[in-house]
Amino acid sequence: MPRRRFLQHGALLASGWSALAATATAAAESTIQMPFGNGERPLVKYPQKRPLLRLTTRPPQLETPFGVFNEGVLTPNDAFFVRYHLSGSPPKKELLTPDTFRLTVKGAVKTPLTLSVPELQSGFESVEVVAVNQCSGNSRGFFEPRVPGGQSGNGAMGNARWKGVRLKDVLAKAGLNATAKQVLLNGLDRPLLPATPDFVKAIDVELAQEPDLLLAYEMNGEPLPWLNGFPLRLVVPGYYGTYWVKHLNEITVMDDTFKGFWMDPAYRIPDDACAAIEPGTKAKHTIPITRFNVRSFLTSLADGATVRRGERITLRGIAFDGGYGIREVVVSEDGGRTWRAAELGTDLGKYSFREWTLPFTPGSANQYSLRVRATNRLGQSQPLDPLWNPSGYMRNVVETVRVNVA
Ligand SMILES: Nc1nc2c(c(=O)[nH]1)N[C@H]1C(S)=C(S)[C@@H](COP(=O)(O)O)O[C@H]1N2
Ligand SMILES: [Mo]
Repeated sequence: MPRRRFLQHGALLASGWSALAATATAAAESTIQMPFGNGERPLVKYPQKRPLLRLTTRPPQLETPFGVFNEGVLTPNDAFFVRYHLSGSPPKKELLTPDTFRLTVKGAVKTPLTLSVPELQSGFESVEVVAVNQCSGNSRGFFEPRVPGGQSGNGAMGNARWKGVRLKDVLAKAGLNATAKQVLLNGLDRPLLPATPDFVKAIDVELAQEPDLLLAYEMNGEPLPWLNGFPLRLVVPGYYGTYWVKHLNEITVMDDTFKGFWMDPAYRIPDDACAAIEPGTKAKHTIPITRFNVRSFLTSLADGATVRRGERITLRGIAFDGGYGIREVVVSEDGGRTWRAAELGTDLGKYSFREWTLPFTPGSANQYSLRVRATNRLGQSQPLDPLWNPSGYMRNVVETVRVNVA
């Protein structure tokens, strides 16, 4: 990132903390009703963001209004969702300037490192990847029976072009010890209460050395927004957002398996093929959540929309998976009895949203139940009926949009 732009960005952030405090208490401009219980959400404007659906104030948790996903296959930075766990988040801007912010790499390495963002940018090859970031609990509000946790609609996801340096290159510079087993990732946000565990995540050294994992400092050609991890975050393409640690300032290589709260008991799924169990029961064995399952959405028509009889329109939407790429999207007009293949749009890479389109002419029916189902290159697809797990993770049922004909 050019140093001048970095500094300008810093100046913008200087007003951020107080602006955040002010907007957090400001009256909402309007509200949106989610199609589930207790689903009323205020639309609130935060620094560098357009009005977004607010789930919680402390810490800020903001969801993208679903209509944004029909604007294009990349999610604009000012509309990208925000998720934090600790009430002390986001970290104060004074800690994030080029003068104050440093990434340290320590633990089971030969040479511990301390690097500023400009040093990362000049010392390592920069690369780009288009990748979806999705919260494990995206769509949790639709779970039945209901489950505790942030009651998200479908807007706790977004697709961006990330630019940064490879985690593996930085680890190679530090030199992993032969005994290295896991890599711990910690950001600058800290809990306010001593009883709250710090947000620390762990990945295996094998994953950490995959070339697609980035220490990212840019998102869609701009420095990361403050609320999306400025000045540096981990990007783990294909993996749930919980591993995408923001304001990343500490990488610790371990000889052991990390047992922190945010790895165990949090962010675990039933250890079976679908990460699902009978509603209301408990999983016998759990494992850490990893990659996305396959999902697809119709974005050009909202549930309950009205279309005109005999008028040909183009249905449009998005599909994505955990990094194998989308092979096929099929659409049903009759609630799932018959299916037609959609046309896939430009391929921005196997971690990106893939656009799909399909012409549709409403005929004699008064209502259509439009369903969309994607299959990835491994042949994995989406269930016709929703699956359930107690944390409300990994929802990927075939979505249904009902439209009326006028
Ligand atoms: N420092 C920090 N990084 C974090 C979190 C957090 O609470 N603190 N939450 C994680 C979770 S669960 C998600 S889903 C993503 C969300 O990324 P976003 O806020 O940029 O959309 O950030 C991840 N990184
Ligand atoms: Mo998340």
